[in-house]
This record gives sequence, C-alpha cells and structure tokens, in this order.
Amino acid sequence: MSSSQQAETKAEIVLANPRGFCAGVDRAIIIVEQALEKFGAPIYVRNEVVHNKFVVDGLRAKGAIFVNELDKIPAGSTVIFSAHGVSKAVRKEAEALGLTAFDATCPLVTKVHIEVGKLRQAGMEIVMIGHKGHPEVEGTMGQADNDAHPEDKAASLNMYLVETPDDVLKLAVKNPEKLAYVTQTTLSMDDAALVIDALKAKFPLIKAPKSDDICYATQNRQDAVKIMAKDCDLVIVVGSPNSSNSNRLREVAQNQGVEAYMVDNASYLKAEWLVGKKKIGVSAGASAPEVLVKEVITKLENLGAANITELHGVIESVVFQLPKNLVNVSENATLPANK
Ligand code: 10E
Ligand code: SF4
Repeated sequence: MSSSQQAETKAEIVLANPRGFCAGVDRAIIIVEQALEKFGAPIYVRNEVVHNKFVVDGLRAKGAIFVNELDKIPAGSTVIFSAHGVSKAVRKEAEALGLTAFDATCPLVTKVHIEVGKLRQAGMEIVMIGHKGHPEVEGTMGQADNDAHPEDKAASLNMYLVETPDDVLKLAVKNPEKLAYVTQTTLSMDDAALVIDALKAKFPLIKAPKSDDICYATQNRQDAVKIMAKDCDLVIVVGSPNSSNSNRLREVAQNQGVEAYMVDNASYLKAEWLVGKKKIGVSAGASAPEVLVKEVITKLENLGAANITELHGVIESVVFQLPKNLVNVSENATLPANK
C-alpha cells in the first residue's frame, strides 16, 4: 500500500462493548498465578488454561508448564485443569497419578457438568450441541460415565454430540421420551437456535436446560458485535485461532454482511483491509486481553484510521470466587472482571 493510499484512509474506529476477558477467564488466569505464588514453579496446566497465545506465553514465562496429557507430569506435582473443564476420567487419572489438582473450570461450565450428571442419574439420554474436538465438549461429554448406572457398560452411548441441524436429522436415540440437551457455553446463539429447532422438531419431548448453557459473556459479546457490525464496513476481532468464542464473534460480524477478520495480535493486521473503509469495528474474544486490543488500535491509527468511539453496552458485574484452598494466597479473595 502506498503512503498516498494510507493518507486517504480516514476510517473511524468503534469499539464493541463488552469485549475481552469474562469472569471465568479472569478467574482461571488468577488461579494459575496464585498457584505459582503459593507453590512456586513449575506448576503444570492441563491444556491451555484459556485459548490465548499471549496469556499462555505470559504464564509460561512465570513457570507454568502446559501439557496435553497428565502422564507427562511428574508424580507429586501440582496440576491445574483449564477453564474449559475436564472429564471425570481426567479427574480420576490425576488422583491415580498422585497429582494435587486445582480446578480452573469456569463455574458456568461446571453448571453444565452438574446438569449432565443429574440427567444421567435420572436415566435420561443427552444430546450435546457443540464443536467436535473442543476441550469443553470432551469435558462435558466426559461427565456421562458409568457412575450413575454402573451396570450400563455403554453409558457413553447415552450422550450424543451434534454440531448442525443435519447431524440432528441423522441422530438416532434409544428413547425420545427421556431425552435432554445441553450445549457448549460459547456457541453462536443464532447457529445453536437452528440446531435446537431441529431437535425440537424431531424430538418434541426433548428437555431444555433450565437456564441457557450459552453463557452471559458469550451472549453479551455476540450481541455487541451484531449491533456494532450493522454500522461498520470492516470488523476486527482480537483472539487466538483456537478460541472458539472469538471465531464465533468474527462469524457474527460476517453474517451481518461485513468483511471481518480475527487477529491474534496487531502484527496480523493487513493494510489492504483498510482501503476504502469508513468505519472499523473492533472487538475481542473472552480470552483476549485488552492490551492486545490497544495494540490493534494503535496499528489501525498508524495505518490512517482515527476518531475512536467506544459503544455503550451491557455492564458486566459477574465475579467468581477462587477455589477455597487458594484464596489465602493474597488478600484479594474475589476477582474483579477487569480488562
Ligand atoms: O475456545 P473457547 O472459546 O471455548 O475458550 P477461550 O479460552 O477462548 O475463552 C474462554 C472460554 C471458555 C473457558 C469456555 N467456556
Ligand atoms: Fe465462563 Fe462464559 Fe467465560 Fe466460558 S466464556 S469462561 S463459560 S464466562
């Protein structure tokens, strides 16, 4: 891009609100930090504690070691389960390996785990709406084990994963009269609604969760991007490629007919994206720190954008307590959902 093209680009910048860290991500990061402070390095973390490269690199620099499998961890070590949650089998494995485990699972993911446990206790089959291979889906599907019905050797067959209305068409269950559904917490609300409609059409007696499994933070960030995108001709979402909720935000903008990109940090911004644009919307996934948003804004300004406006939005006041055995590390037992 030539400097004359840059000079012509006088796009405004608007910031979605709310954006960035949710209360579950705040809590998960502080759990790792507090464990490092209390027990010293190394602290092992099963999977990325949240799906953000900047956050993970920062914790690694402080002494966290991220592993995909527990058997890579020396016996007697401390391990933290990621914010996305783990299956019952992983908890049992940690115990068997003699690891001290702290749980950074977001309480809103735990709520879904508890629901799955109760439904299985009641002998219900469960459909999970979620993305195959995502750690939250593995953790939630992994709540349906044989504990409730030890005689039932095929308990895992009582929980089914669907991603699309097409999957619902192909789904066969044992008893459509004792069927419930749960969802991943970070789904696209619009996509999930289509899958739920398909489930209700095929299984009219299917039981819905008492309260929405798609969490408050996911809903608020998608609503905010939808409102912002209506008025923009370019949307940038800050988030790492493996962050499901960040990907969904980019799709929400794209579904409004707007050119939209997700960037892990400012270095991924391309000057040509700005050519001819009048209003650039910026948001960030629930695991993306505000410092990265600031760097994106600075780069956009360097590329010729100007006049930053922050949109009004829902004020979030959700704060989650730390696990009891970590709260005495610092005076601050509860966490502000800060950015
Ligand atoms: O990939 P996700 O969006 O599920 O995770 P994330 O780490 O990017 O954001 C936090 C969301 C969590 C822990 C899922 N409820
Ligand atoms: Fe919890 Fe929702 Fe944040 Fe996931 S996105 S960590 S469920 S608050």
